[in-house]
Formats: sequence, structure tokens, C-alpha cells
Amino acid sequence: MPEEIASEVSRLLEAIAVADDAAGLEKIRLEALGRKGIITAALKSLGGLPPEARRSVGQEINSHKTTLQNAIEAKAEILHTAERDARMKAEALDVSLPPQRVIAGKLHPISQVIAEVTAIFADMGFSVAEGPDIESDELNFTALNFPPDHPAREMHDTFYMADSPEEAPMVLRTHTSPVQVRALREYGAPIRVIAPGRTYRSDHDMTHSPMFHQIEGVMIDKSTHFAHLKGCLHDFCRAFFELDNVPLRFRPSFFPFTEPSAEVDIGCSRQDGRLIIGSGADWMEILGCGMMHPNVIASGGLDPAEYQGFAFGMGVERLAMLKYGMPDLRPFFDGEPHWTRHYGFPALETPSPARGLRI
Ligand code: 2NM
Repeated sequence: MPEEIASEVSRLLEAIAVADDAAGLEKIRLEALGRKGIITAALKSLGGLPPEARRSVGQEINSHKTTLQNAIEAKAEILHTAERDARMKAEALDVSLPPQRVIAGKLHPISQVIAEVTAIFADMGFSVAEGPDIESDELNFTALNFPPDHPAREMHDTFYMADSPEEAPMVLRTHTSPVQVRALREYGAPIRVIAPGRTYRSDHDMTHSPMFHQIEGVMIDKSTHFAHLKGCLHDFCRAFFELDNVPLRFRPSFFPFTEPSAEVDIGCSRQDGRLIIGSGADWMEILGCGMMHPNVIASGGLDPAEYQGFAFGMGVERLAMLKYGMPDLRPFFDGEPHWTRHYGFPALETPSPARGLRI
């Protein structure tokens, strides 16, 4: 019996020496020291020995047990160290490499499109102006040649501030045009300026949000005319939709602040439900424009007999949906991370007036 144990022990010691992972070592430990292991079995069989042999064989078995325990413990330490070394090697960072562009946050499509449009008009010499969301009725309507009875002034179309004086009401601006009037009064002419920002109308359904974004622009000089407007908007559309040529159609329209006025359609086609911008037999409205009404030039503190200019306005959500194939307006304002991850833009690639549209 002692010879049998001795050979079993040397077999197990051999196995411990070549074990190459913790799971393998654990199997050997059970074989050696477990409830059904050889040491336990040997200790149990002591009872069958003559009393005078028990003591010496018992000591021998205990010495085998200690040998195995020590070998397993030593091997466990070696395996643990090797495992940690391997993990450290795998997770090693080369701090001399340039930083990776792993950024969790995305830019909202509204921010991206405002940045794109701003970069394009900046290239054409336009400055950017901003103004307050809460605006006087005077700047939002009167200065823009809206007659006192114009339907857009009605309570069910415009948000009036509840606590503003009746003789000088304040509104949530319904367009960014008041910003342009402020810019004219502050800087005079000649001027080229765009005004991006939030606008508000009392309208809420599938395709309208009570808060939305606009970018409007004006250019004024002594002989600015309609062909300048057409050329400017052609250049804008080519740059924005990244096309060499875009068919544009100027359709006569009406706005209080421009005369003549036009709505601009871009050529497009639809193929199996998908909209293709820039070619085809269909037209899609993308913006409004016109020559500034003499009354608006005068509101800006300029002499309409000396200065003339063009103005245009576009909806940012609509531009984003057309350019990036976004089918639905409502998720723009839900703040859903899934949507932002899908439709958002990398934060380090934002276009800017200084850096242009593309990196
Ligand atoms: C549009 C359409 C036509 C516009 C007018 C002005 C201002 F301030 F100069 F009068 N800014 N933007 C304008 C003109 C806006 O949006 C559809």
C-alpha cells in the first residue's frame, strides 16, 4: 500500500508541474486532497491495518498530504502571477500614441446643420447674429411690415407673454427676422448677416413643433438685386447638399417683409419611398426668400431710396431631415439616446466658419 500511494503521489506531482491553468490545477487538487481523493482514501484504509503499522503509515500519508498541498499552493501562485502578467500585457496602453477619438457624446443634428449652414454663409462673407427668444411684438411683427390685423399676430398662432403690458406686448419670436432688424440698427449697411436660432409658433402635430429652428439671412448694399439672391442660394444649395449642380425653381409667393417674394424648390425624385435630392422630375420646397420690403429697410434705420437687399429664411429641422434622410420630426425633441447615437454627429468634426464644412 505505501508503494502504491508513493507512485500515485509522484504521478500527481508530475501533473501539478505541467498544469497550465487554474481549472486544471483544481481538478488535480480534488484528485489528491478532495473527499474522494487518494489521501482521504488512504487515511480511511488505516483502520484495516494492524495497530503497530498504523502510526508509521499514518505519518507517511500525512507527509504525502503536506507535499501535495505545498506543490499545489506553489503552482497556484505561479499560475496566478502568469495570468496577471498576461492580462497586464493585453491591457497595456502605449501612452506615446496620439489620443483616440472615442467620444461617447454626439452632436444633435440641429447643431450640426446650423454649423454646416453657418460655415457655408461665412465663406460668402456673412456674419452670425443672435438675439433674444422673448422679443417685442414691435420687432417681431411691426418692424417687419406685418399689418396690425395680420393673422400671424393672433393669439392662436403666436405665444404672447402673459405678464407683458398690453400696449407693448412681448412674444416668443415666431422667426429670427427681428435679429436682422437689430443688426441693421446696430451695424448699418452694407451688411451680410445670418441669424440662426430657436423660434416658436402655436402649432403642434406630426410635422410641426411649437419650438423649432430657423436660419434667416439678409444682404444689403446700394445695388444688391434679385440675381445676387439667386446666385447666393444656388451656391448655398450646392455646398449644403454636396452636389456639383442643383436644379432650383423660384416660385412667386408672398411674405410681409419681402417684395417680390419667392419660395424655392429643389429638384428631386422618389425611388421606392426614398427621396433623392438634386435630380428628377419632382420638386421639394426648401426655403423662402425675396427682396427686402422698403418698410423693413426703413425699420432698420436705413434709407430705402439708398439701400436695397435680399433676405431668405429656412427651417433647420426640415433641412436636416432632407439631407440626412430622417423621416420623422418628433424624435428631434425627445432626447432619446438611441436616436441621438444613430442620427448624431461626431463632436470633433463640427464644421465652423474658421475651418469650413469638411476636415
Ligand atoms: C423668409 C422668407 C423671406 C426674411 C426677411 C428678413 C428680414 F429681417 F430681413 F426682414 N429676414 N428673413 C425672410 C424673407 C424670411 O423665411 C421663409
